[in-house]
Amino acid sequence: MAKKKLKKAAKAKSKPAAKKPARKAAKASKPAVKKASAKPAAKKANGNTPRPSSKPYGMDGKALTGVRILDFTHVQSGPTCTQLLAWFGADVIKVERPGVGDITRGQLVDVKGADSLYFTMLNHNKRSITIDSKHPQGMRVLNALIKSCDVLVENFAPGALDRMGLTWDYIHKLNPRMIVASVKGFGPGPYEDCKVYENVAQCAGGSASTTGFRDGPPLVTGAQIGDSGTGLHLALGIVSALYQRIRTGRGQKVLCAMQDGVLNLARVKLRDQQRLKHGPLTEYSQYGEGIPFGDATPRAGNDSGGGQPGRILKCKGAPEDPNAYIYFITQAPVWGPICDLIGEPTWKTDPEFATPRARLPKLNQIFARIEAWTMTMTKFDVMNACNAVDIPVGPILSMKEIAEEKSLRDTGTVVEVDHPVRGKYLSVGNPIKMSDSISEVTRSPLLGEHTDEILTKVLGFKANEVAEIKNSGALSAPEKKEKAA
Ligand code: CAO
Repeated sequence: MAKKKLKKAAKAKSKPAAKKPARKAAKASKPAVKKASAKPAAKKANGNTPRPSSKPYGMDGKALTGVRILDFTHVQSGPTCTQLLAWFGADVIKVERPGVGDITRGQLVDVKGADSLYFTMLNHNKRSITIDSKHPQGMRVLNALIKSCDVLVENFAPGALDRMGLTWDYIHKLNPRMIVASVKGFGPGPYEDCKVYENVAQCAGGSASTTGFRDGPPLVTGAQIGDSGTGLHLALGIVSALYQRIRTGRGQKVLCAMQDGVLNLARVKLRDQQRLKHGPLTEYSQYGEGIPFGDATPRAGNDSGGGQPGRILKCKGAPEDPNAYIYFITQAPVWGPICDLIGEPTWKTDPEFATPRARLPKLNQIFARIEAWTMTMTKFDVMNACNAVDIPVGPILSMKEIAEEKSLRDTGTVVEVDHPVRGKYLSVGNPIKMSDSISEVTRSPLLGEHTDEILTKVLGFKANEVAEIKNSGALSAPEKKEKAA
């Protein structure tokens, strides 16, 4: 109950109503976030430090309250970023092409007539306005948005924003405080003009060459490290740029290339690439198997990246149950408890097994013995038995099990959201928990749902101006021409 009240209050606080319409704000040349920070300044205790809020935690707005985002993103990478910013309280205005919107609205459709889960799960807490950016009246609205927003986020193909006329110089002239944040497939260099999707980035960022088994082809991973991973990187760049702007008063460009984002997440594999010069990678299974290394970091199957031998082992029910497996690490400090649990107490002192170095050539034998033990129990029983003696293990949880896991529901990591067209569905909530900026997940917008509200309440257009813009066709899909008989 108290929790509910807390959330309500936080929601009320973060309503964008606190802002004046953009055109008025623009006249007074006070962009959005400056207005928001003007208030706390009044209650400064000394110098630059505001007095600590007297409101209870979670009831004094959110981390990004007062920040307004012009969200020009589509598909996955950009929307991941702006959804995170929205969860932190930013007012995210998603600009979509009239009639179609973000292409994902219609991709992988499961409920006919409803926005796909692909779209809904990446666009929570945002508002949607439809604008044809290539129409002069559309550009009129975009200009007003640029003046009123703090950040423009986009992940168009290279050059597309410039082709719309929205070059950095143009944007910066309209609003010198604007931060322009972009996802691209590649950074400057031979591939900078290429269009890129998730798996392209996983391959070009070094992840695929190091994922899979040594004797099999490269593999991509199910975690969307290229799209969602880069969106996450971009969000950090944006909040850092907002922080720097407090000091400098000016915006800047923020660029995250998907190749760079993937490589950042695969950095331990570049570590191993350099270690190769100094000898074999002894923690890789192929070392124990006597298989020589080549000149590039090899695929390591399920070996642990942290230097402690690890494998995925069968539990009771495998292989019929495709997820009855557990990740088991033979971490050196817990070797004794492992030997006791699996019924091999002599391995604790036997020189053939007692040290990590002695064990390396025998990993297949050791893991086969551990697996004989794990196969007698369910993955959860193995987890309980191991955790009781501080042995870290990881049950392979299916998406079904994750969807049903109560603790994830309790923390808001998995949330049920109601949607006017599709009804209830599950989504992943904000994985970053903050004690004074509490996220609630609200449904994704329908296409153009907030067009009128943004034109009038955010941008301050008068009724006759709204009519003029609308009548021009800049906000609606072109009418389909009747086919000649
Ligand atoms: N009004 C008018 N035109 C619009 C518009 C609007 N509101 N929104 C988009 N457009 C236009 C763009 O201006 C562009 O036109 P031009 O090609 O004439 O300049 C056109 O729509 C297509 O945009 P796009 O090239 O970005 O889209 P695409 O489907 O061809 O490519 C993608 C998609 C993702 C490959 C490309 O955007 C890209 O490489 N983005 C950067 C990397 C990235 O984020 N990839 C992750 C995608 S998720 O897997």
